[in-house]
Amino acid sequence: MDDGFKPHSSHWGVFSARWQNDALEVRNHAGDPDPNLIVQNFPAALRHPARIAKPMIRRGWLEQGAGPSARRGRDSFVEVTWDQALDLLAGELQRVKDSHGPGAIFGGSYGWASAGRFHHAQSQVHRFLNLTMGGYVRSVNSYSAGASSVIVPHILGNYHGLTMHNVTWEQVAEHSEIVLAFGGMALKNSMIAGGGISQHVEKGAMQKAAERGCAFLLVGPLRQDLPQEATAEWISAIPGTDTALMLALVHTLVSEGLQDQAFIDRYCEGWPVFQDYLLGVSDGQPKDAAWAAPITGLPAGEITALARRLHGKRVLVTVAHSLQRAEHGEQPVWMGAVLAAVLGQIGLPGGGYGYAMGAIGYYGRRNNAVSSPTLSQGRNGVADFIPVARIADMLLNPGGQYRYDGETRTYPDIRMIYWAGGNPFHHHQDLNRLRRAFAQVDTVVVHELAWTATARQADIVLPVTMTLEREDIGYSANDPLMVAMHKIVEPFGEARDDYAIFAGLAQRLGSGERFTEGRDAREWLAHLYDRTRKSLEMQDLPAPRFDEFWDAGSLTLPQQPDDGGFLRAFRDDPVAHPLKTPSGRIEIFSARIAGFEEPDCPGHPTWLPPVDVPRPGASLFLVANQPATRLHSQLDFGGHSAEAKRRGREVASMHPEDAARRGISDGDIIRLFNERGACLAALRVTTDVRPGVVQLPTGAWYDPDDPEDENPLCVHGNPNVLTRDVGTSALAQGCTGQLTAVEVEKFDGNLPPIRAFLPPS
Ligand SMILES: Nc1nc2c(c(=O)[nH]1)N[C@H]1C(S)=C(S)[C@@H](COP(=O)(O)OP(=O)(O)OC[C@H]3O[C@@H](n4cnc5c(=O)[nH]c(N)nc54)[C@H](O)[C@@H]3O)O[C@H]1N2
Ligand SMILES: Nc1nc2c(c(=O)[nH]1)N[C@H]1C(S)=C(S)[C@@H](COP(=O)(O)OP(=O)(O)OC[C@H]3O[C@@H](n4cnc5c(=O)[nH]c(N)nc54)[C@H](O)[C@@H]3O)O[C@H]1N2
Ligand SMILES: [Mo]
Repeated sequence: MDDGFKPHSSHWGVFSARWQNDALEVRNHAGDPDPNLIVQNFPAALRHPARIAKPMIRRGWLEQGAGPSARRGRDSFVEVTWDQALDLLAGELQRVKDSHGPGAIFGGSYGWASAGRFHHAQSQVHRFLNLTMGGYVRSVNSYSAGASSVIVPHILGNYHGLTMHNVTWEQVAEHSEIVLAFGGMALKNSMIAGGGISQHVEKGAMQKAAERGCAFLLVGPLRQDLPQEATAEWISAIPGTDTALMLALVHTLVSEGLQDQAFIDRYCEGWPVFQDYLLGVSDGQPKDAAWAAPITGLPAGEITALARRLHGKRVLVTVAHSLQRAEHGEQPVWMGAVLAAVLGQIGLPGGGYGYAMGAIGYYGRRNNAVSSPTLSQGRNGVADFIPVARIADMLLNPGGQYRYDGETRTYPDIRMIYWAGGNPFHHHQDLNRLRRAFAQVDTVVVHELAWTATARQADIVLPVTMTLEREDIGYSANDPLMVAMHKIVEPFGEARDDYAIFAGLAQRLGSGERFTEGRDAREWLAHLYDRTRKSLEMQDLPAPRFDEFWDAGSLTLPQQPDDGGFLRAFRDDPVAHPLKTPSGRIEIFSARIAGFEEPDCPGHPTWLPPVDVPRPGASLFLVANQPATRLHSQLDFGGHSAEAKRRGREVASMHPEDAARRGISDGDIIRLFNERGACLAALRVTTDVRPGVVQLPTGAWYDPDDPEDENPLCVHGNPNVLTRDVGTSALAQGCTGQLTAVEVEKFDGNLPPIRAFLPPS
């Protein structure tokens, strides 16, 4: 560390950094076999004008007081001192608590925040609301896995085990013969791992497997969803039709007697009911290849040939998160498990079902064999929650009823929204509807490091430090390197740590000592570290003191063996290791789900045609997937993200045929629109996109041309002005942001300036 570079970590990898001559330099971790460039968003972002320098309060809130307001996102802001901001906010928290109770505060605060375990904004805000307010209305599940995290417990019993302790990349490299990847496993996605990652192993593992002769088959709308190293065959099906394709594969296997009946009989529940549906006994329609061909856009012969090819091989079926971030997202997740079961490979090394493998860098890994450093969040005295993506529904329908996982629930009446570490005006669907929803409450508080669209919608905006401006511990349960995240540079402007802000508020609310437990930030780090140190000590392993760890910069942790997890144990002995499902087996038919009587999620995997599909006036599928050059919306103003844009706009990709039909060409500025909204983007024309599809990644900051409009044009390219805000089904109520129908035309007007990265007035 003599050259001034100090260790740090982020969701996109471990790195080191140095601040010298008013400039930041970052270097990827030397031990990473496949480092990425997302860390290069830091240098230009660190002192960018988009950073927030001082506490700010919306003028209307300051002058007229708390209350519903359509001026949010339209008003100007007034600079205040920290004392003024914290006094006003503490007063407002007290008012809401006294007159409405903690059940009127929405503190879900969903978002990825930063990698350190102590300055983890969600942990901090939840701990604060629990200890000082008595709790808050929380959100459950994620935008990542809204449908799968609800359906998987019903059918396999263990969502966490399925994603975090299952088939590994080591097994793929050694054992898989065919990897059938629905939605692919793009390296752009596995660059990211919450909490940090020291080694990106996916590319190497796919290359090794391919060289050994493993075939990678990509089902999806984009050729780039598997890397070149996998030398994949591209099966370009119509988006949203994977369940139909899987059904036809299973139909072919069954009608040719190629299913593994011994596996089905021993390990699965409810096959006969499903088989009646598959063969058309129950509804008169066999789900054969001829049936699936027009639905999927694939020739029937290709489907039957694919099914035969899968028989008798060590096959790994993977299903990306994206498939379930769509209408009826439960179905492809369930049907993927059924396909893997019919092939009889579940529980074998490199075979079976790898749900979400490759979607994030922490899947397909070994687990650490130590206790993690985690901040206690205290107890939430409010029982109420919402499925995370139902936020606008909740705000627009207080007291309204909805179904979730077999229950009828009631939306709470929310008066205050508190957000730290997330960006709902990036991540939520139908942003113009979300604006109307945010107008309903009395007060919106946001802690942010930059003027995101969410900060602009707030009443009270508190500037926080960027990760490089504070000390922390980088840790992820599936990465062996624990990192001493050194402070690289002083905070920007008057920015404070989330912890310091909450400590100041807690003190004003009479709970200062409860919140801080008398520790400063460094003492908290030592306290969190101690849990991991003790666990090393108990295993008779080297257990350095905190100051030794800090000076060394990192600590390599022991990991568990690559033992295949709960599915291997179940395969080896289904009596001793039953699944945590009602039957103890894989539920191909679920009596419990059937008993919920949801028309949009029956008791076995079912093809339910989506409604939001291309039609006259919106003739293309929009694929709104994860961005390659950043994590979601984070540091969109950083260098690497900015470089990939064209004329400052996010890039949308489409097939040459679709471009020609519209008279548009590569480099043109296009307008994407549907009945909900419109945005601009720069066009890239490429044969790597399926015809009929336009792809626009998430994360370009929402930039309304005229904020006074009801449905303003986003001039920058945020696809969430177009996506639909509906749940996956009444079962899971997950996010459906991945797919929607849009129209595209050339934009011939004067190109409006990008103002998303300028502070508001
Ligand atoms: N259409 C569509 N929409 C999607 C998706 C999709 O596929 N399609 N994907 C969805 C998915 S899977 C996800 S996970 C979400 C992601 O949505 P988010 O997690 O909300 O996105 P981020 O941009 O990571 O937001 C994190 C915010 O935290 C801020 N931040 C960083 N560090 C700190 C800190 O220390 N303190 C505080 N207070 N703030 C900090 C960042 O500046 C940033 O604004 O998006 C979802 N939205
Ligand atoms: N660089 C980068 N990596 C990320 C993130 C990021 O923001 N930036 N976000 C991370 C997070 S929080 C998450 S949850 C994961 C998300 O992981 P995913 O949801 O798997 O990622 P996406 O890129 O949204 O989608 C993967 C691919 O699925 C394909 N696809 C879309 N619809 C369909 C369909 O109907 N059928 C099939 N077969 N394919 C389809 C698209 O071509 C898309 O490229 O990514 C993580 N990785
Ligand atoms: Mo996610």
